Amino acid sequence: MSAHEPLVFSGMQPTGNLHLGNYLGAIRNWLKLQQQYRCIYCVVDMHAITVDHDPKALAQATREVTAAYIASGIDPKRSIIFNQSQVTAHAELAWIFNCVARVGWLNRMTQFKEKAGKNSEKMSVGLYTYPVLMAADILAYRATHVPVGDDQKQHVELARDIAQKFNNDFGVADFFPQPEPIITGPATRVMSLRDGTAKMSKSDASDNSRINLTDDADTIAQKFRKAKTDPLPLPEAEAELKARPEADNLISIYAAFAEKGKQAVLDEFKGAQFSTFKGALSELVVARLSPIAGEMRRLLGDPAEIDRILHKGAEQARAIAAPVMAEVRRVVGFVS
Ligand code: AQP
Repeated sequence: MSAHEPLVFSGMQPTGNLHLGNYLGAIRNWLKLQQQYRCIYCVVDMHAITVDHDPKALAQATREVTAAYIASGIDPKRSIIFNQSQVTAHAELAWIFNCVARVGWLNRMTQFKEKAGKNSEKMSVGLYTYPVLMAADILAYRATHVPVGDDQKQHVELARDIAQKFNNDFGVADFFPQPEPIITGPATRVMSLRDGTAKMSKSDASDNSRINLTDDADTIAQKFRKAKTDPLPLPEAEAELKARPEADNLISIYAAFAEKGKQAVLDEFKGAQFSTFKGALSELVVARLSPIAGEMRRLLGDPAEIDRILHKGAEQARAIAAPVMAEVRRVVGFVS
C-alpha cells in the first residue's frame, strides 16, 4: 500500500483544436474526479513544442485549451489549472529522469513510432523523450492517479517504471508513488471519422476526421453525414460491431453521450440505416457540445482573465512541487 495522498494529474497539449476524443477520453472523466479528489489539470505547452510550431498559434491554443477545460466544467476554484512552462520543476525533473530512464524503454514507445513513421531520424529529440517529460509532469507532484485515453496507457506505465527505478537507485523506497492510469468510460479510444482503425487526432490533416469542440451544428452534422461507414444496416448485437470498426466508433460516441451501454443503443437503432442513425447522433452531439462551445467563446473574449487563472494555478502548482524538488536535488546529490 502506498502512503501517498491521492492526487490526480492530467494534461492536454495545446496543439490545435480539442476534439471529441479529448473530451470523451479525458476531460469528461476529469470532471467526475474533481468531485472526489485534489486534481491538477495542466496545459502541456512544453510537449506541444516537440513538433514544429508557430509561437503565436501556441499562445492562442494554450488559452483555448484552458477555456475548453473551464467551459467543460473544470472549476479553477476546486482544481489547479495552469500551463506547464510556468513551472520549471517539469523541465528540471525531466532532465533527472532522462538520466534514470533507459534508451531501450523509450525505444518501445508506440506513440513515437506512430508519430515519427519512417522519419524518426528527422524528429526532434524532444519528441523521443516526450514520455520522460510526462513522467516528470506526474511525479513532480507525486500524483497517484492519471486519467487518460487508452493511447496514453503505455506512457503512464513508463512513469511507473521511472518512479520505481529512481526509488531503487537512490535507496528512497516509496519516495515517488506508482501512478495508476485511470482509463474509463465507453469511449476511451475515439476513432477517426474517416478511418475506423486510426484514432481521432488533433494533428490529422483532414478536419473531417474529427469533431472539434468548437464546431457549429451544421459542421457537426456535415462531418457525421460524411463519416465513413459500411453498407449494412446497424446490427442487433454488440458482438457484431467487432468486425465493423466505423459502426463501432459511431455507436460508442452515441453511447458515451447518451450515458448508455452500446447494446442499449443497438436495441434502439438495430436494423436502421446509417443515414437515420447519423441524424440522431448529430442531434445528440450538438446538444451536448454547443453549450461548451458557447462558454469557450465567452471566456476567450477576455484573455487577460484566462492568463490570470493560469498564473494563479502555476503558483499553486509550484508550491506543491517545490518541496518534492528540494528533496530530489538532495537525494541525487546536487549542492544547493
Ligand atoms: N481519440 C482519442 N480517444 C480518446 N482519448 C483521446 N485522447 C486523445 N485522443 C483521443 C486523450 O486526450 C488527452 C490529451 O491528449 P493530448 O492532447 O496530450 O495528446 P494526444 O493523445 O496525442 O492527442 P491528439 O489529439 O492525438 O493530439 P496530437 O494530434 O497533437 O498528437 C489524453 O488523455 C489522450 O489519451
